[in-house]
Amino acid sequence: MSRDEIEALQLARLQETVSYAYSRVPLYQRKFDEAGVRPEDLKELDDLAKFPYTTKEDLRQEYPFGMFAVPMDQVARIHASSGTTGRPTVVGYTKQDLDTWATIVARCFRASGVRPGMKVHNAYGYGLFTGGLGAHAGIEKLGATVIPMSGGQTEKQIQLIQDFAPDAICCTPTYLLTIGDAMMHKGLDPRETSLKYAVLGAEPWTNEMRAELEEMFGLKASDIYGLSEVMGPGVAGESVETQDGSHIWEDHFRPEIVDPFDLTRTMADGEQGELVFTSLTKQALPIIRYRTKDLSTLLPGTARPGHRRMARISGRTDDMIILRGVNLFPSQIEEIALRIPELSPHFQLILTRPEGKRMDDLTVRIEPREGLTPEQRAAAGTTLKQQIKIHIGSSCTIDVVEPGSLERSNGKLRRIYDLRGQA
Ligand code: DLL
Repeated sequence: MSRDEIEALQLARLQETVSYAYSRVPLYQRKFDEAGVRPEDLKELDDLAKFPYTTKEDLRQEYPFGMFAVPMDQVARIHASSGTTGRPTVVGYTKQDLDTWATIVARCFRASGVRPGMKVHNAYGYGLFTGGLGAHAGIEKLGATVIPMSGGQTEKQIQLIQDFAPDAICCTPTYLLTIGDAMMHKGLDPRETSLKYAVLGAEPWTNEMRAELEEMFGLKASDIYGLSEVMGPGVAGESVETQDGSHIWEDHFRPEIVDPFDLTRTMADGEQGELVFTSLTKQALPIIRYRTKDLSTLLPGTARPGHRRMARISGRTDDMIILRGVNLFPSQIEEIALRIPELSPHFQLILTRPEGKRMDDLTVRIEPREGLTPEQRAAAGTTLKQQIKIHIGSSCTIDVVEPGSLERSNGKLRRIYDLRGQA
């Protein structure tokens, strides 16, 4: 579809979605009424900015099923995001939603190089997390063969990759690195596997990380983006030919970029801000202007010209650290760590304010590569400390921990522990 055709479709679907949500979900009725807007006020796409945002807190408040727009007997599947604090957020899908979801995930895998008949090793976690089952259905829908390995059990992953000879793998970028490191530790060469494509997402990653993984395995790695509240994986996917950011499937989602510090401001394409999504076809959980807290930029489509791209997520609004007046994102530390061969990008940032001090302290807890001596580890830690000072301007403490020792959930590493304000 051309851009004009997509926008015409978006307007029609948006009008349907806002009146559907208003008439079926009490929370939306309340919020629209409070904001003084009615579904009829949506006459053109830009009118969407008049409608209130939806947040994770809204979903938590309506826990578990208060935001469902269909009776329970039409809900075919439930997922929930783990959430490190508080109640999980619960999402639901009708049969048609599951079909839509599988379709957009299939598009992503195809864009990433996967074709019908190929075998795909799926190492996203199965269960309440949307990654495993979401990718699974899309791979099947594309006509490829799915190997439902799920996350963890790295030894077994390696064995199946060798024995089943998959063409592609999907998992979090940091987990693919873990698999590669574990292979090398066993004396195996990841480049000798059958893997040609990787479809990686569920956590932020950089182009440095892409280069590292492509080199390590001799494959092509593409991004897949999504979030449970909006659908799950597959809201956007990257083309292996252009590798220039993920195309958002705009026939199903209307993206906006807003200023996270002034939510009344919608940003123009090309400007950075917080991604906001409105679903256009969802039945069980229509979502209006959902604030993702992910920072990105909308760019014109390339490989899929009708659909806009999103620039690689540079961080989350709640992941931006202000350390002694300097803004800092975990992605900056990742870039630096990847330039030091002895270190992995598996790290956590711990912020504290020691008693009696007015200054905050940053500790970087980082896993080294396998097989280093204590001296090599210490030297790598010193290099990291110097590089952070040079490139970011902050002094910090480096704690080089054991490989594999930082805790992961669904293959994702929590990057920031802000303990300031806690004694
Ligand atoms: O992580 C869905 C998913 C599964 C996407 C598998 C891709 C692959 P949640 O657990 O709800 O859903 O977490 C969503 O993860 O708001 C982003 O902060 C982050 N995220 C997901 N994909 C990417 C990506 C799944 N490609 C949250 N790049 C989102 C950067 C990502 N961050």
